[in-house]
Amino acid sequence: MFQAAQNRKITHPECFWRCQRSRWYRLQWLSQGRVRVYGKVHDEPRLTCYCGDQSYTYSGKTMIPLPWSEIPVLQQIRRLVQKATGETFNSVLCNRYRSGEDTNGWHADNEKVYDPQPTIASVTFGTERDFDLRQNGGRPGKLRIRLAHGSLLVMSGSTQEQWQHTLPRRKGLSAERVNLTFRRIVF
Ligand SMILES: O=C(O)CCC(=O)C(=O)O
Ligand SMILES: [Mn+2]
Repeated sequence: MFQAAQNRKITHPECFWRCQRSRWYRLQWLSQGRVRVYGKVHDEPRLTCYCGDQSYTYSGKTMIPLPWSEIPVLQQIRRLVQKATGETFNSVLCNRYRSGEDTNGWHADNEKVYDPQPTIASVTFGTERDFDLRQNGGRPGKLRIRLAHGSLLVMSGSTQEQWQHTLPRRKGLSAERVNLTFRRIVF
């Protein structure tokens, strides 16, 4: 299923210091990405960037990676996350939610580039937001997790096959949040 490991010790003072807002601004955030959903093109309600070994395509969009060597802080966090989870990751998708108006709609991380039962490690910096999960096919079972600054959420096993997740809109919230989801692309 999934394993919530909030506030698990992935922190390292140096690493956290580097993750302060001003540093994140230096990431080459894609200006707002555009994504195709059911044949229609929309602006994504958040900023994203992708760092990894290979390019890949999702929702009609080809993600060209920034090389790890350009963003040493991501390398450092990857090492900490690998140590905490015992898994290896070759890519990270970074989401920047500029305020409560920025969101991530219901989806599963089940693209063909991942293992059918992938382990995805999600690290949060900045303001705390709700993260909701629901079972597929209208089956009962809904979960809400508060993802706090410095938390690590590990989704594994059949989570992506049987559940969807979302980061809901929060009207009136002006604070920013950065989320890093570490993944392993297998092709
Ligand atoms: O921001 C989050 O916590 C979720 C991110 C997410 O689900 C994704 O990038 O696929
Ligand atoms: Mn996701």
